[in-house]
Amino acid sequence: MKRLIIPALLIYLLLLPSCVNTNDGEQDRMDWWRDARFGMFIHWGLYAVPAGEWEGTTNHAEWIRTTAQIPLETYNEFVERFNPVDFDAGKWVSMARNAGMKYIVITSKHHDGFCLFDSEYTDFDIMSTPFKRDILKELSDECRQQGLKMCWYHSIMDWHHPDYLPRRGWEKDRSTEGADFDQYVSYMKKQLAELTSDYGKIGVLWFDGEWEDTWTHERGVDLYDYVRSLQDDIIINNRVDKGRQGMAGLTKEGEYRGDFGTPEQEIPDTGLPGVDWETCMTMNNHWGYNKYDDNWKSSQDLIRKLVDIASKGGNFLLNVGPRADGTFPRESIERLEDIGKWMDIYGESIYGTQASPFSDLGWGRCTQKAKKKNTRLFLHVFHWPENDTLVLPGFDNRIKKAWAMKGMKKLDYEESENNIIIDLSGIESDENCTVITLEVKGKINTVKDL
Ligand code: FHN
Repeated sequence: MKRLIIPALLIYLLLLPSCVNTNDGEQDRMDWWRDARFGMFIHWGLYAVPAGEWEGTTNHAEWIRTTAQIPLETYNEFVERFNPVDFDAGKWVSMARNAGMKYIVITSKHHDGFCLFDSEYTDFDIMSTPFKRDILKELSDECRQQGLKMCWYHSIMDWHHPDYLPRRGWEKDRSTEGADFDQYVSYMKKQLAELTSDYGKIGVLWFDGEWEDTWTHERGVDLYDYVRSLQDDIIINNRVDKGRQGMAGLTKEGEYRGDFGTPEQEIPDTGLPGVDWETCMTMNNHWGYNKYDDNWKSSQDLIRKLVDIASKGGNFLLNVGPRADGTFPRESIERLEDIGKWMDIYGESIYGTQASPFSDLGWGRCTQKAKKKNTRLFLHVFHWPENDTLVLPGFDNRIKKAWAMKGMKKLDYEESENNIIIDLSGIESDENCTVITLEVKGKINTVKDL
């Protein structure tokens, strides 16, 4: 019997299913999110009216009040101009669903403080615009109708509320006299109570804007526990507290709250066993709508990012910045349609999968999924191999069969001392990413070096 040397990490991977879910409650609560793997981020609000432009400069977006140093009373004039007459919750949710997305995270309130919902605690909300309809109510009803989870992005930082501190450095005209941060937190908690009681079950509360000094670890712990008291199975990201390690997004060591890490505009080099994380990313360079930004990532690039993230055990939260009229940019729609066509064929290789058992595969990525007593390996081919032979590091499990996901064509393979060679001749390659399925007996324990 060959001595099997199983490096410490592999032992840890073996324990993964038991160590990822710390208790039944944790297991149930996070399961839908881990299975989903793919969601839509929506950044929408008053900032869509200027669409990135202010006094001749054109690189603004959701931060425009700050990046263009717009005084509050001037910015408040956008309320009268925000009238998204073409907003159609059914169309938005259908575009997300047809793209293969399982949840939608929308800005209930971004840093500018404007609320896309009908809040009892402020007039700086959608009901003060000519539109006078509760966007989040229509969206949450539609998500429930179409089977997607409704989730809120809610900014801790608030550039409008008089009790939020600090002010923007350039805001000399807004006195801080009488400002009481505890009062602001109380306001935020009352709105979170509205957002978790008036719109049905909410999947995720995605906090942001936690980086300023007025927000503390103690407040983060309190807010996490408070939100969980409102809906006990809600999932909360790590930006509720102070543990996020910058744009790399994962939570640093310590007792920081948050159910998942939040890398932003980047994908970790490798999956971290037992750590839940989600990369959020824009399709171009801006979160909020910027009519000048035509630096769109290709559909192939976005599909391969989804695969890369899933192969490392993460979720992909892909952003759309709708226009002020309530429509999605054409380029966003085209990419969502392309991704949806790919997911229609290959979605099984993403949903409910776990990280690859292999390290670097030169030709692409791998995800894996338990299938009763077997394991399905999904081999995502980005770069077609020479002479149609795909080489995979060997392992001890018995291979039961191999097939091309598209068309289900059975594939021949041969096993040698250290690798498996799969014959791809005769199958149609997919320019975005071709997926080969390998069904093997049991769990993948030992992977050999190529
Ligand atoms: O400042 C925000 C930004 O506007 C955007 O919402 C991103 C998306 O996660 N988060 C913050 C920047 O890290």
